[in-house]
Amino acid sequence: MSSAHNVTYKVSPGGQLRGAIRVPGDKSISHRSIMLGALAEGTTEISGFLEGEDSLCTLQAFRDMGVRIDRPGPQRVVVRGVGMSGLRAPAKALDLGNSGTSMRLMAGLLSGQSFDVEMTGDASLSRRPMRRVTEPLAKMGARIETTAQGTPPLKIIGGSHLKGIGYDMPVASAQVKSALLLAGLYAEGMTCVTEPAPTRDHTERMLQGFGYQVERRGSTVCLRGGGRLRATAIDVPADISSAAFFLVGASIATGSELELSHVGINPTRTGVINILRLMGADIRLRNERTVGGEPVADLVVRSAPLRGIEIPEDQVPLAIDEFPVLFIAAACAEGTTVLRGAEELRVKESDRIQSMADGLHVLGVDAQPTADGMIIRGGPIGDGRVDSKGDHRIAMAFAMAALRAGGEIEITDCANVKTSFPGFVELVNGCGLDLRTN
Ligand code: SPQ
Repeated sequence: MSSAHNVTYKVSPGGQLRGAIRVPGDKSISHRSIMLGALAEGTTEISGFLEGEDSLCTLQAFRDMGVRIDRPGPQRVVVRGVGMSGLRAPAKALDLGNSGTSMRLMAGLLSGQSFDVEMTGDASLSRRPMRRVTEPLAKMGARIETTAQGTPPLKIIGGSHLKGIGYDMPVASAQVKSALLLAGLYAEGMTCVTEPAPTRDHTERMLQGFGYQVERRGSTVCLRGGGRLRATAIDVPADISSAAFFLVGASIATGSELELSHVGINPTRTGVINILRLMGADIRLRNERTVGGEPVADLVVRSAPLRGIEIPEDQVPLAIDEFPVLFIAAACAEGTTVLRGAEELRVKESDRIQSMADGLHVLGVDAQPTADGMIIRGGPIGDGRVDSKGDHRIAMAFAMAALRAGGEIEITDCANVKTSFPGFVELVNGCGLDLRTN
């Protein structure tokens, strides 16, 4: 489903961001709502669902496995659950487009089925490492084939007898943790995953929302296989990873004031707020509440002078998807910002350290990529043509840079913004950016 034709953004320099907006639904939660809704007994009604290409790939994959999924209105999805053993073999390979979350989580979930299944993706997903999930799943008894390089397509042989394991994750990854927990639903005994640092815990929270017992002891999360999921209603909060572009944009553009409503502020996702505040940003939380087991708030951001910082390493997994736009904040800050411990950025939809360094260099910013991060000296932002490398977060980050640029910024290969943020162009133009597409 990934976007075949190319899109170029042309963004005029300057401007401010003002108004009150709601960004689309959380991508991580949207994926999980389809997966657990499909395996549940009963009907799961989802509101606030992200109608982005990634979560729609997950939705289509479960339709292909015989689950009835209706879309009765904007951002609304109704999943008629088939129970833990009700999925059917798809007629063809499941195409997961650009979506790493779909492929890695489904590798776990599909390891427990009785049928064979193949999963494919676009050029970017076909380069991403899968051994991080296939190796521990094999320890549980799953049979999964990858290419010789450990990349997609993945071929899963059905009918395996899975056994629970205790697994110490070498990388802090919510996708690995979630893949093992989803396989663990089908495994004999307990599956326990220990994380080296906290990662987003939407899978654990949502499993509990579906009535499944999940235990957390310190950095270890465990569940026992063989249980059932009970359908529930899910209200997906606005995605903090999408809100992040506006948090940075409004912070760097003098005179900005923006309210972002109903944003998920799960503490495993709020690194971007913590880091921006350390840099001097003016971000306030209003009306904090809990919606369906997830904390939510309205965020108010006003422009403020930013200063360079050493980003605390414990914040890295909590802000992992926000570094492209945080690099823009660093480029606008007074002084030097140093990021370390973020080598994971090199294996996302693009190598996000290199993609950002290349674009920042085009714009005349002093950015030094390192093996596991970046050193950025704040200063003026110039103009020019940057390549987003087909990575949605790189494209949106450079769009925000235009707010402080000396001239027009042209950004190529932006079609994949639709994977996570449908309506980005209209929303950002409505707040005060001048962004045209070809
Ligand atoms: O789905 P995909 O392509 O992996 O998406 C990204 C993103 O930027 O949108 C990463 F490139 O988000 C991941 C995130 O980085 C979504 C995710 C999840 O929903 O569990 C977890 C993170 O990945 P990881 O590898 O740290 O587990």
